Amino acid sequence: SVATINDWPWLYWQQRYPQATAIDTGDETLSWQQLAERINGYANGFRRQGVKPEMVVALRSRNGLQAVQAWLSLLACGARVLMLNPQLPDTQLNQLLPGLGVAFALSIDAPPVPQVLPLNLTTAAGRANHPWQRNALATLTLTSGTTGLAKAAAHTFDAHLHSAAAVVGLMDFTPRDRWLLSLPLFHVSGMGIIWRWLSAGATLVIDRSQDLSAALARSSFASLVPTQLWRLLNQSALPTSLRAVLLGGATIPSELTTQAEAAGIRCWCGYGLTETASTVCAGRADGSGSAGKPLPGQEVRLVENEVWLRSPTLAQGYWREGALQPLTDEDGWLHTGDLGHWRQGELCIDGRLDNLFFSGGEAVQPELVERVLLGHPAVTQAVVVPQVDSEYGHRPVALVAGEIDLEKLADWAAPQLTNYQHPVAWLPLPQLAGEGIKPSRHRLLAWLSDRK
Ligand code: 4YB
Repeated sequence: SVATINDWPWLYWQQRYPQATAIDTGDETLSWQQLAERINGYANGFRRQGVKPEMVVALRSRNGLQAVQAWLSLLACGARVLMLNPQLPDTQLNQLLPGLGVAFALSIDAPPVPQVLPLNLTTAAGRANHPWQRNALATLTLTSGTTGLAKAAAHTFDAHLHSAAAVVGLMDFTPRDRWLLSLPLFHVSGMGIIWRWLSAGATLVIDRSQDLSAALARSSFASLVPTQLWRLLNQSALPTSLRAVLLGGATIPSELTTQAEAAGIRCWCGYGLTETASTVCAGRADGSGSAGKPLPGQEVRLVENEVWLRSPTLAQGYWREGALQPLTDEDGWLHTGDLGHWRQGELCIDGRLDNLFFSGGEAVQPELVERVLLGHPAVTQAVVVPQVDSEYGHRPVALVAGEIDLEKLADWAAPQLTNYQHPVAWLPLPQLAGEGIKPSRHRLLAWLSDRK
C-alpha cells in the first residue's frame, strides 16, 4: 500500500524515519532529517532573495544533488518550478520565457538565464514554512513540441503524487528500494522518478559520473529509454542489483525486452506523456510489444485509432501569459495525437498521427518502418523521415544507429517492407547537440535538408 502524503513529503518521512537514507550520491548520503534541514535552509535563502508563493522560477541545471535540493526548496517556497534543459540555447529561451512570466532563474553549473533575475543557492536561518497544499500548482514542464514553441504543462502536487502512487503500487517499489535518477529532471520521465521516491520514502540514487552501468550497480530501480538499455546490453554491463527497469518514451522493441529479460532484468513497458506527468499505461514486458494496461485512475479511449486520455494526472493546462490554457476537450479528454490499438486489454502504440506522410499516394507511417528496423538485433535506434521528392511527393529515408552495415540492413529489411515503405536512402543517425531524451524528427528533417 502507498502512504497518503499529507505534508511536504520530506517532512512526512523526516517525522517517521529521520535516519533512513533519502539520497545517495555515491560520495555522500543524506538522511530524511538532513535533507529536510537543507531544504529548509535553501528555501529560506530563496525567500530572502524575494521568491514568493505562486511565482514561476526557472532552474537551469544538469541532474545532480544540488539540482534536486534546489528544486525541492523552490517548491517549499510555494514557487512553481520550471526545469530547463541546460542545453537549450539562449535564442530559444528568449522566445520561450517571456510568455511564461518567469520571476527568477537559478543556474547551477550553467550560464545565467538571459533577461531574468538570477537567484543564488544559499542558505538562511528561519523556520517559516509555506503550507503544503496538495492542489497547488507545483511544476511547469516543457513539452517536446514537434514544431513551433514548446508548451509548459502545469501540474499540481496531486497529479504527480497520483501518478507516482500508481507506478509504485504496480512495480512494488518499497522504502528499501533505490531508484536511480537516470533521466533528466527537465523531462517528465526524470521528474516521475522524484515523485515515486518521495511517495515511497525510498532512496534516490544520484550519479554524475556519466557511467550508467556503475550507477545502476548502486540501484534497484531505473527508468530508461530503449537506447540506454540497448547500450547496456551491448556492453554486457548489466548489474545484478537491479530489481526492475521501467522503459518508455518511444517504441519499445520486443527484441530488446526479450534480450534484457534473458539477461535477468525485469522489464516494464510504459506509455506516457508530458501532459500526463509520465506513465499512463504500463505492464511487464511479455514480448508482445504492448505498453501495458491503463494504471488506476486512467481512462483510455481509442477514437478513430487515436489515443484519448482522461486522468487525474493530467496537467491543469498549458501555462501562458499568467493563465492556464485548456489542453483537453470540453469533456476533459486529451487527444494525444498517438495512434494505438488494443490487444488483450493492453494498449499498443502505433505511431503519431502527425508523423504520417504520403509517398506516391501511399500512406507511410514512419513508426511501422522503424519497428521493422528495430527488429534487427544490432539496431539500437531508427528514425524514418520523409524526403521531398518531385515524383512521389515524399519518400522515406532511414536514419539508423547501431553497429551494422547499412546496406546489409537494407537487404535484411526489404522482405519485411511493402514497396512504398522502402527507404530510398540509409544514413547513420546523427547526434544533434542539445537533444532531450529522444531525437527530434523536426530537427532531423532540418538536418537532412541542410545536407543537400
Ligand atoms: C511512446 C511510448 C511507447 C511514449 N511506445 N511511443 O516514467 C515513465 O513513464 C518513463 C520511463 C522511462 C522512459 C520514459 C518515461 C516517460 O515518462 C515517457 C514520457 C514521454 O516520453 N513524454 S513526451 O511528452 O516526451 O513524449 C510523449 C510521446 O512519446 C507520446 O505521445 C508517444 O508518441 C511517445 N511514447 N511512450 C511508443 N511506449
